[in-house]
Amino acid sequence: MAPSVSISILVLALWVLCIFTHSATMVVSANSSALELEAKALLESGWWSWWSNYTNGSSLSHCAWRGIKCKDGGSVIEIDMEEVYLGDKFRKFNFSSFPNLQVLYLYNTGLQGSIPPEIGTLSKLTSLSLSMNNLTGNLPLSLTNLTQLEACSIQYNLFSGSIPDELGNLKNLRYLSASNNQLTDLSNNTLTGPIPSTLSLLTGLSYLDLSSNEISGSIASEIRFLKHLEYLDLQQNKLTGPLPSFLWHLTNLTYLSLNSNQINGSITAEIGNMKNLEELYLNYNDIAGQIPITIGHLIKLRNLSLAWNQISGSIPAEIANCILLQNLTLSHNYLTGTIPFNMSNLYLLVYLDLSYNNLSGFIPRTISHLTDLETLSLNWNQISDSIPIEIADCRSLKHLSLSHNYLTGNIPFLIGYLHFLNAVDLSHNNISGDIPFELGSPPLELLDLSYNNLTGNIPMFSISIKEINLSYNSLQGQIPNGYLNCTPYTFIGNKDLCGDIQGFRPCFRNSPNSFSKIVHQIKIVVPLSFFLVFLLLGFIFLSRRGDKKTKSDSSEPKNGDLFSIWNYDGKIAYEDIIEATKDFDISYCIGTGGYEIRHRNIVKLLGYCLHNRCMFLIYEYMERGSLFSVLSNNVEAMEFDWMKRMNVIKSTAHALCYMHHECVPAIVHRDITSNNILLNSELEGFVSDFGMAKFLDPDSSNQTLVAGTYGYLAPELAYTMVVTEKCDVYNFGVVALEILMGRHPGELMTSLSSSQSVMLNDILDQRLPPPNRLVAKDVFLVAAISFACLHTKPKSRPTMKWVSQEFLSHKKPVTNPLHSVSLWQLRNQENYIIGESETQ
Ligand SMILES: *[C@@H]1O[C@H](CO)[C@@H](O)[C@H](O)[C@H]1NC(C)=O
Ligand SMILES: *[C@@H]1O[C@H](CO)[C@@H](O)[C@H](O)[C@H]1NC(C)=O
Ligand SMILES: *[C@@H]1O[C@H](CO)[C@@H](O)[C@H](O)[C@H]1NC(C)=O
Ligand SMILES: *[C@@H]1O[C@H](CO)[C@@H](O)[C@H](O)[C@H]1NC(C)=O
Ligand SMILES: *[C@@H]1O[C@H](CO)[C@@H](O)[C@H](O)[C@H]1NC(C)=O
Ligand SMILES: *[C@@H]1O[C@H](CO)[C@@H](O)[C@H](O)[C@H]1NC(C)=O
Ligand SMILES: *[C@@H]1O[C@H](CO)[C@@H](O)[C@H](O)[C@H]1NC(C)=O
Ligand SMILES: *[C@@H]1O[C@H](CO)[C@@H](O)[C@H](O)[C@H]1NC(C)=O
Ligand SMILES: *[C@@H]1O[C@H](CO)[C@@H](O)[C@H](O)[C@H]1NC(C)=O
Ligand SMILES: *[C@@H]1O[C@H](CO)[C@@H](O)[C@H](O)[C@H]1NC(C)=O
Ligand SMILES: *[C@@H]1O[C@H](CO)[C@@H](O)[C@H](O)[C@H]1NC(C)=O
Ligand SMILES: CC(=O)N[C@H]1CO[C@H](CO)[C@@H](O)[C@@H]1O
Repeated sequence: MAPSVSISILVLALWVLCIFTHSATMVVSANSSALELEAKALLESGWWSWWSNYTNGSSLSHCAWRGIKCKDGGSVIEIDMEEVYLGDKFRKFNFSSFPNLQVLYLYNTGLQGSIPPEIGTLSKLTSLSLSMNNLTGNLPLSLTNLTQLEACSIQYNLFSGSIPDELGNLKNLRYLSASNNQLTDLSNNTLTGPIPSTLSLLTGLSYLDLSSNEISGSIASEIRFLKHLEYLDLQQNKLTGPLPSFLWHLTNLTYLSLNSNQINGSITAEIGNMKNLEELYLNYNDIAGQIPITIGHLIKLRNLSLAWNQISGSIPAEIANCILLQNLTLSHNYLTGTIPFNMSNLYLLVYLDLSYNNLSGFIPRTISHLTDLETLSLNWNQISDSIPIEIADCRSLKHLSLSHNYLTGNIPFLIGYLHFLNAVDLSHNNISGDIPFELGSPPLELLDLSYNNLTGNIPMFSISIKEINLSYNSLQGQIPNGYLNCTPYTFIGNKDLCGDIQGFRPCFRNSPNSFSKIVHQIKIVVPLSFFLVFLLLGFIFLSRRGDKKTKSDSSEPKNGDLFSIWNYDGKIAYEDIIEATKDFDISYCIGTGGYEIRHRNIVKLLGYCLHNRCMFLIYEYMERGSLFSVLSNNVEAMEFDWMKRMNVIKSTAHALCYMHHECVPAIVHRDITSNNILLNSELEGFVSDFGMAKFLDPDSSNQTLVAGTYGYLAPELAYTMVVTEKCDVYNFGVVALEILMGRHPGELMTSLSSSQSVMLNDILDQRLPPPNRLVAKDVFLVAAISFACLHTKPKSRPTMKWVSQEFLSHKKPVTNPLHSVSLWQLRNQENYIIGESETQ
């Protein structure tokens, strides 16, 4: 029984196979002449003229031609001529010869004329693209015979007329694009008339793009039947009437654009249904009413643009739920109220435009969370208060527009550290204070600060800023040379500006020159440009100190106080600084050391940090603090023995020699005092605090305001303002004597001539045992050189180079025991030394 069953199965199988093979052969032979017709039609179309010469004798060779795909039997099913120029050869194509064609792709082939009605014979066509051509005329009715059509794109053409009602026949249509919405240099389609009602029959449609046509009327209610729609673009048409709420039931929509129509009405709360919506564009319409709070349900929203409407009310705080938002554009409406502070939840925001509304209140400090924000436009509102310094945390910021508001306060200088900042418009506010020089750092192309209440001088940045407007402020002083190419309109309406610009009075004498010299120097001395930054920072310190410097420092800095170098006198505790900089968090560090002046006896600047409005210079740690503090403490003073004292004096001399004679240009410290010489754990000396240091310009008079510390000032500064290295030499003399004496030489310096009987031994620091014979020679040398350095005539003082060499040379002066050397003798010795130095 079993074998017969299996045999009959085998017979059956063979029979089936036989039938199948036979019918397959029949199909091929039955069509062979149809295939020839296809080949003939392809040849005659002329579309492959460049290819048809090539034939290998097979009747099916056309299947190998470019862009042609045949099915197994050999019949053409796909023609893809993308970007092959066909011009007017559309008509030569014999559509009726391709009964099996499924795909016809003629994108950008230069087609002209109208669509031949014979296209309707392609009854198996599923995909048609005629986009990017110069096709004209109406859409042929026969198109609607293509009932298998799933995707149809005819965008970027010159079609006119209306969309045929029979479109509804295309039951399988899922994708319809009849727009030109991607390129602007091509002519529009001008499909006119209303959206055809038969659209409702295209229930399978998921992509519908009819943008940039002349479609009029209201949004056809038939659209509500297109339940599968995911993409609907009707922008740039002539649609009128209210924004229909049935749109908010097309919950599969991810993209909806109705930009640039004349749609009115309001957005209803039903918009909250649109859980899949990623992009919503309703710009340029007449939409009124408020933004419903249900907007917060659109948690997939990335772009929301409602600009140029008549939307009123406040921005609902619920918008902060749309945490994927990257682009939020609500400009040109009638929005009131404040900027919701929780908008900082929208930490993916790249573009935020709330301009041209009636928003009030202030800019929330939480804006600091928006670290991806590139564009912030709040211009033309009624926002008040100051610009929060936290805006400097928006580190991607490129465009900042806050103009036409009621902003007050200063420009936060920290925005100068936003590396991508490109355009800043703060005009038409009531911002006061100085223009921070930091604004010169970012690659600004536009800076508009006009119509504010800015004071002070114009900083010398911005030579590269393309567009700058500083007009109508209270600026004064010189217009720096870098701005000389600007028009007078850049500066008009200020308090008292001068400069070589038409309409402004020239400035005094040599100031422009010295300015350009400074600029010149910066350019030439590239390695030292860092130092200038350093000086600027130094000046900030200086200004912080106020007049403290002019009184001699009487308060006693803490022992080993790291910050004594800043002359904060311990008022700022170490802990405060640590806290302020979050334990010297790297994010507050705006630079590291590495400046060119390097000497083993100059304190190394490790970095400079910035926090809120404070700047810190971070120096190498000097365990023992300042020379002054060591000398004022009896225990430490005793540990600071003669040998160590001699070494500190010598190191200081070497450091100054380096600054005066090895740096180009020479650097004058101007403030060598016992407070500015720091001691490390080994009680070795280091020069610090370049807060007042100055480049010596060999070509200028080096006139300056008197700066320095009372008790150290060189006497000539009382009657001239000329700064030379010899001022430092004088200071050095004071400090050296101070080290010998253990206290400031004060009265001794004035009473020197009347105290001839005073012995050297008598003035030495009595807390230490008298120097032994070996050190005594050094003490004598130091004392003699100190007195030489204190000469009232700058010219008579030795140079630091000479002093340094003298300390290095091993020849020691022959001396008597110190108790037998009078100061009078030392001063004679001084004359001898000076004589020697002057002849060198
Ligand atoms: C194909 O043949 C025609 C005429 O025979 C000739 O004009 C044309 O240049 C040929 N095309 C190519 C690509 O060889
Ligand atoms: C000849 O045509 C056949 C069928 O299209 C093709 O497979 C074959 O590669 C062609 N021969 C040559 C030499 O091009
Ligand atoms: C197009 O092909 C059909 C056969 O498929 C033929 O009857 C007709 O004449 C052809 N038309 C032209 C213009 O060649
Ligand atoms: C349409 O025609 C114009 C000139 O007639 C031509 O410049 C343009 O390239 C054509 N466009 C396409 C897509 O072929
Ligand atoms: C379209 O189909 C109708 C019948 O459904 C037929 O009468 C008409 O000739 C066809 N048009 C074209 C251009 O094929
Ligand atoms: C598109 O059509 C509109 C309305 O007809 C017209 O204003 C605009 O200039 C056209 N654009 C182009 C590129 O032709
Ligand atoms: C939305 O799309 C999903 C998946 O594509 C589909 O299952 C669902 O039916 C669609 N919803 C509607 C209302 O068509
Ligand atoms: C909306 O516009 C239509 C004309 O397009 C007008 O008839 C209607 O009154 C408008 N509605 C409102 C609320 O403005
Ligand atoms: C954000 O949207 C607005 C309006 O739709 C548009 O003008 C702007 O270019 C968009 N920004 C970005 C970065 O795409
Ligand atoms: C949507 O927003 C993203 C991010 O800003 C942007 O790249 C894209 O161009 C926007 N699209 C439009 C049409 O504005
Ligand atoms: C500008 O600021 C000054 C003080 O710096 C103040 O006296 C003056 O009233 C301010 N001007 C305006 C218009 O606010
Ligand atoms: C319609 C058509 O052209 N039919 C042809 C199919 O092939 C056979 C045999 O080659 C021809 O006789 C038919 O005319």
